[in-house]
Amino acid sequence: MSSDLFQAPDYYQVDELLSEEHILVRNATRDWVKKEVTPIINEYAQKAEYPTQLTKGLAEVGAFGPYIPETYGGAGLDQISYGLMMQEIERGDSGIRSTCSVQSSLVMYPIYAYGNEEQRKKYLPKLASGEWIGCFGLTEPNYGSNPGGMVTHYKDMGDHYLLNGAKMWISNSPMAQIAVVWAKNEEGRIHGLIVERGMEGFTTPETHNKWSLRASITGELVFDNVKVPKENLLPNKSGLGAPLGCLDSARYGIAWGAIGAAMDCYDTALRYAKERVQFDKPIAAYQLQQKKLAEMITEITKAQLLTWRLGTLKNEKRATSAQISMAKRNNVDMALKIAREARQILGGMGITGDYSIMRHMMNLESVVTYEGTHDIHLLITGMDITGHNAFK
Ligand code: TGC
Ligand code: FAD
Repeated sequence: MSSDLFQAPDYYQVDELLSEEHILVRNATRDWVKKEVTPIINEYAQKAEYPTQLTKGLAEVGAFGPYIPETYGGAGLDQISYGLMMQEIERGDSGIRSTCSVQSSLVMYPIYAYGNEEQRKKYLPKLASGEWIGCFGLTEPNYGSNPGGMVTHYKDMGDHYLLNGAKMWISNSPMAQIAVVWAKNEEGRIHGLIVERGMEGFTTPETHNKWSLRASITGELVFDNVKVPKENLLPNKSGLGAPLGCLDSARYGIAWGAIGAAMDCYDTALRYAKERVQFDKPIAAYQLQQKKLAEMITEITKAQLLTWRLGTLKNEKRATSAQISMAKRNNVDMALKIAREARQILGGMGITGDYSIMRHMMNLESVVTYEGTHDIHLLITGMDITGHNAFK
């Protein structure tokens, strides 16, 4: 058990840009994280286990499908509320925010946006309530940054599809009841299929030995002649743009989430620097430590304004994929740099699980890689501003 003294920095009064509903949602999530996540998260990260007892509470705060309409069990909130929720949950732990990103943006969103009414009614309420956990299979052993090259494929067998292939690095796969899987048909066109646990030939081996996202479970998806019912194909969108559309929503949530991790590192380091005395003065009184802290709050403030504006554009359905890439890249990089500096401010104490900083730092090494690496997002911005594709 550890006490949670977190105080959120708001150097530019960004709260004044938020509505009453945004603040209510943000504070309710913040309180829940203090009560339920902080006291247990170090223990679960140390033993590399997902705290399953959090699933019900995550559903209750509305973190599974925050922007999915209430008719399907979602919370029916706007994009800024969704972002603030991710910020608060990642303030607790990136792995727990991962679970919410996957459930909301990578499983519920494609079923809602690309599925038919029967699929929405069958799956969304169970996912919103946390009764079912979902996962999203895009990455393959030989196709990470380049998912368009995927080899997982299915054949039309008349009364069902026959699915073969494998996905790796799949968050939540070992505990998921369903997987939204991206695979090519006989013409090489990418489609989404809902694969359910228990289908013959479908297995989800766990990935061990991670130094990062230890409170989030990761695994593979293996399809060995899996018979998928035809009604499990998502009918309303195909092509690589379909999974990439889901990523836009998840990357947007990560841009907010990273601010939460950065805030927690900054707040912890600031408190520690004011209390820790060396050479007869608190270390906060030394210029070198002030430089670190002043740069941290500057970067957090810039990131807060970036995401608030992006959220406003997203609410108006005007945010572009490239704008989302810029925010994901900037904010995760910012959080990772802050975690590294904050850890140094704590000296030796910074490497222990008594403080959250080292856990955030290790988590952020995954966050900077998944949902498009730091370099891939730079190339997306480069292509957007120059018109030249430097990926290939
Ligand atoms: P490209 O030819 O550029 O595009 C193919 C089609 O897709 C469209 N498109 C998008 N649509 C929606 N949203 C986006 N962000 C889109 N980006 C591109 C594009 O218009 C085109 O449509 P059409 O109709 O013309 O066919 O594709 P490319 O093969 O050159 O690749 C582009 C690239 C490299 C940017 C893309 O492949 C990419 O983003 N790669 C990164 C892969 C990635 O992010 N993987 C994430 C896996 S999931 C994950 O990490 C979950 S972590 C979960 C957690 O725990 O939180
Ligand atoms: P690679 O694509 O092999 O990249 C290696 C390096 O090469 C990177 O630095 C990259 O930036 C660079 N590179 C690649 N292409 C270029 C280029 N054209 N120009 C310049 N540099 C380039 N995937 C899912 O589908 N679902 C999930 O739920 C999921 N969860 C994950 C959870 C964790 C903990 C992790 C670590 C990953 C997860 N992923 C998931 C996979 C993740 O999206 C991929 O790891 C990521 O997209 C990068 O792919 P890769 O690891 O194969 O790296």
